[in-house]
Amino acid sequence: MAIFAIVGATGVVGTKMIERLAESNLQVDKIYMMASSRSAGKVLRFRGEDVVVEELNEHSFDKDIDYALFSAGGSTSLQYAEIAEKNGVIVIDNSSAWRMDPEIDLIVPECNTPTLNRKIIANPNCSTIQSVVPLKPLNDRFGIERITYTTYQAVSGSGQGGIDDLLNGQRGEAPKKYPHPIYNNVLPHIDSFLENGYTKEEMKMIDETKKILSLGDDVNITATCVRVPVINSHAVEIDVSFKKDASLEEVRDILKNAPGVVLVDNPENNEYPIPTEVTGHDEVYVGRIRKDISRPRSFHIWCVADNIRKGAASNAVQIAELLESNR
Ligand code: A2P
Ligand code: 11C
Repeated sequence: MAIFAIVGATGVVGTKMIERLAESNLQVDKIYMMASSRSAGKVLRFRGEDVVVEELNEHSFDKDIDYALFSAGGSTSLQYAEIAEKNGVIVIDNSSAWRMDPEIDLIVPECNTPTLNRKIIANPNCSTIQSVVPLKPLNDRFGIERITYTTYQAVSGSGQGGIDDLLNGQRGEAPKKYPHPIYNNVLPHIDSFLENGYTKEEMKMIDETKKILSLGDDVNITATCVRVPVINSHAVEIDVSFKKDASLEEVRDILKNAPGVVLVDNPENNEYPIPTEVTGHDEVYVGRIRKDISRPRSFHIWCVADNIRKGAASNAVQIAELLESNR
């Protein structure tokens, strides 16, 4: 029995949070939908009932609310998450605002458990979530020495504006969200560029992986993040080296049995994970598992997941499910 609020209820992720929460076994006694003044009064549906969208303000959490799932951008989270926390609400925040705060848990339920040291829990970046799910059991067994990530990220990761740029670009319209057309293109640019030459998205993958898997400073991680003209589901090529010897059979076997992972790896029949088949699922799909012939103890893992479900909304709801199951 719990009362929920969805902050950013009208957005791409917020809409999926509502859908995923409705699909869950959680008992939801009441749900509040919150968004900006632009959406106030709009009617959304939850489990067959109409719910009127409220404008988010500093009094939104004066009410009795157990969980607030935020997906309304970093500045909204910075402004309102602590107000909710002070009112006793558990905030599950999908933005990057709180993720690297040492006091804040950064949670993927297949990998780590909330301490509830603070009542704000951060939901990681989508490409990080799908990467750590298969890496967790491999790290437990063989110890990760280094990782090179290369991503192929769908436009839904940029919200409705990204989807519009791809669809409108197909009709010859100029992009609004991206600096270049995404239709018929690939852009080695996700989020802003930093002084070290990496993008923020690349540094999120590096820093968040280390925090979630509790990897030490001796573990080297690098990433290149690329936007591709795909509507939904991110792909990540994970090139990982282990500290201990590992055989291809052992790696495959661990992934086959890993929680939240589906192994699709029959290249002889053209079977490997692809975005169009993974969209709509909560699991992380892996395939093309092979030994890296250029270095010892190293493997390639092709990893595809629905970035709006597991990469955002589903992971947030799974955190609530985990907390509720421990209540
Ligand atoms: P709104 O639809 O009223 O603008 P997306 O990432 O798909 O663009 O969605 C962003 C979500 O965050 C939307 O629900 C949007 O509401 C919400 N949002 C953006 N800015 C604010 C704000 N200042 N206060 C509350 N909600 C906001
Ligand atoms: C993208 N990964 O695909 C981003 C979206 O830090 O949660 C999510 C950004 C974040 O553009």
